[in-house]
Amino acid sequence: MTSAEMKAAILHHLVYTQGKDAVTAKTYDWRMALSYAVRDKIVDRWFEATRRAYAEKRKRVYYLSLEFLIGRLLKDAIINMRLEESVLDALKDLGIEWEEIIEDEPDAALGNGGLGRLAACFMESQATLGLPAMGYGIRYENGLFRQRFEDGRQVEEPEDWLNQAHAWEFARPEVSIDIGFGGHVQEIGSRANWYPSEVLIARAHDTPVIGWKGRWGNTLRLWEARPMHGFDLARFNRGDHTAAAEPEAMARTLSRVLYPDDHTEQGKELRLKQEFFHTAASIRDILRRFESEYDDLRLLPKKAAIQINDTHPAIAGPELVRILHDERGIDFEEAVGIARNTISYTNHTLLPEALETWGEARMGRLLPRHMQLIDRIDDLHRRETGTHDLNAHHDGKVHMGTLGFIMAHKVNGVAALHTELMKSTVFKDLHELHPEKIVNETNGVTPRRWLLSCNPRLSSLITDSIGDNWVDHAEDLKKLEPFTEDAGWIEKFTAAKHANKVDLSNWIAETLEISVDPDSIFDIQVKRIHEYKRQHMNLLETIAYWLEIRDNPNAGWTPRVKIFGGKAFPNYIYAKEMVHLANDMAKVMNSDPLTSRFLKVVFPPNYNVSLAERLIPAADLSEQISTAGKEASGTGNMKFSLNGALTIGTLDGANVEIRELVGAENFFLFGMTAEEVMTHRAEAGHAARAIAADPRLARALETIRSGGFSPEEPGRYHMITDNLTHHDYFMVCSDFTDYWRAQRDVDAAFADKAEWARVAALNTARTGWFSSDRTIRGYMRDVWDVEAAPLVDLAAE
Ligand code: H53
Repeated sequence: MTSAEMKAAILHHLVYTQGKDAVTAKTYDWRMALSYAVRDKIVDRWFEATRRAYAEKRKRVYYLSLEFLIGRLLKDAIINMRLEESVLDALKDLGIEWEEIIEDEPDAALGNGGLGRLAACFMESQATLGLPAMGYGIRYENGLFRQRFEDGRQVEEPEDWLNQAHAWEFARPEVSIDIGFGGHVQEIGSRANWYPSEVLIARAHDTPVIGWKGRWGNTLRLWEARPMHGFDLARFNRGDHTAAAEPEAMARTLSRVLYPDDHTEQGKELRLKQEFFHTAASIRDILRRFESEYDDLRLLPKKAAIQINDTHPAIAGPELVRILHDERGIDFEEAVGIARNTISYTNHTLLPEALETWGEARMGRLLPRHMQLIDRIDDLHRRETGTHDLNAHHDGKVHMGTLGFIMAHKVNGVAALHTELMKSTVFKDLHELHPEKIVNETNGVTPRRWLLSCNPRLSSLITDSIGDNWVDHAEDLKKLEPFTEDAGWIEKFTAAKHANKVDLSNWIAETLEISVDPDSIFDIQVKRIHEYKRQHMNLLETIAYWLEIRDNPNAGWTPRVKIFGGKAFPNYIYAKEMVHLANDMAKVMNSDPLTSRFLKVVFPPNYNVSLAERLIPAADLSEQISTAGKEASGTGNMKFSLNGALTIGTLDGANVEIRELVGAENFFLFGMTAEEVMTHRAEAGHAARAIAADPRLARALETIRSGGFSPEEPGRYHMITDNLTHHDYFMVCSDFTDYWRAQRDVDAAFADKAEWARVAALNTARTGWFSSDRTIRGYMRDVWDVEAAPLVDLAAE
């Protein structure tokens, strides 16, 4: 597409779609016009891909996820469609700032963190690989809350991305599916009729997902909850104006908010309703499509693979069995077999507090038929395996992890260590019964968004050096290795990183009014705030470093900028205290004349996908410091490495694989192993002993305890200091000393700029394996048994 054509398309949409005159158009109008112009280029290819999937009778993959953390879409679409040049030229011609347009788009924050972002990367990789696939999610009116700080405290505000028109979705009112809840069951022999007492409608909204170079397009289908009967005119006419709108309000509640918990199982009825609403609508839609093409339901596993992203959609098993058995009349055991061979389940955590369970009373009330079927599934599984105590339904609850396991033909972990721990801990007994079921598919990230798009300087250098094949064959980044021995090339690499750091410094100065020196180590920890991720250990190390500088301000310290980002679950008081402490520390430290040349603490509010894209390319040091055994994989860790940051980390999640790939000598390892954590934790008094043995740690804790960062309220952080001193389940104190040592190794390494840059470049060269293209290929082979379509120029067809 030429620039002139692009310009004409933008102007056309500005006037005829957006209804604005160029003279009065605002940034928003231009953004919408540009989005429509780009979208036009996508739609034909998207249709063509869909037509081919049907014509070639291809097996499809259905990715069921309560979260899709997709972020902004415009730039992604422009890059994948290779329209940057024409768009940049056209905008220049029109006198419109590219940056301003891009920044104007709200993030689609339909997810909490890693799990939701993984689903978004998977969608992009599936489209890039030409795999016919569909993502199913919920169209939350309010995505993840916005975070603000008020006197350093986190304040949550509703997120309202749908307040303005959303250029990327197509409403599909013709795809409206009835979803029932409650009511009663009438059994007829083995089968039953379910008469729900409440019915809602799930309405589809489709967003095209276009792969690299526009060679394939898939659909992200998001469900909106609508009332069966809208506005009650009779009530309104009777004068009962509020009640007239009630059914609509009640129904909409279901797709109104994303639950903001990552790793806490809240057990709320609304959440269970969301899960069933999402899953039931998706299963219906999958079967409708299947039955439009085939007339034998026994073919389902051959033609459809349903992936359950965590246990959130695990009711898919019983729901599919219900439809096959009760509604289509297939024998119960055969129905279970078909469902199992179609469904597979990804486990993303071993944290007990994150493994969903539902009380039998609640489940029985809301989903009476499913409750019966779960018991029959348990019964069948007992008979199949000759066991008696491995039920999904036990102790008054339905255990969704067990249900997910029993109803799947494959269950996967998300990093090598995590998968091994699944086998030896949480799923030990089930694994012994079904030794073939658990497989590992180490997570990945899309290199289009997480390198090409977010880091144009480094991307250009890479492409200038090895060509652009790496974009969809990230293993090619290996070809950079010889360049890392070339001093001239390393200088260019350093220049790219430095320029990224200058950009970030300017942004920090403008938005947070903190000045940071781009020559400092940019040390970044961005992720949800959680005790197991140990932001407080990082804070303690920061305090210890600060105190050391104060003791001896002229000792030649290596300057650091400690950057934090992340949201705390609104009811997770401890995590909120960590946020508050970080902000209190920033206030004290950033204005300390003795230390501020050497140490700054920066905590930009509202960490989200777009902020990640800004921070990661500027990082020198990536903090991946979770208690070993607790972080299933991590995906931020991969993004940092890919963008040339060194990692300081524990042997946890995918850190293990990162270290193997980049080389142990290029990784700042510290801390206990998962096994050591388990034994050491059992020894009473571990925290007190660790504190007694490390005066730096003791002093840092004492500084917090005595109000060093909260003089107006010295006791403010007692919750944290008491917990660390007496309990410390996540072993912050026991790992602190080694963490401090590793941080000083970082200082020493950073002193040799050229060597640091060489290792940073090696990180980029050696982490192409973490492309989500590789992950998706793994699922295709090990889990879905599916092939991609040949990649051709769809526009030419
Ligand atoms: O999933 C990521 C992992 C990460 C893990 C995360 C996750 C959530 O974001 C939410 C719930 C959950 O059970 C797990 O914590 O380690 O990288 C993608 O697999």
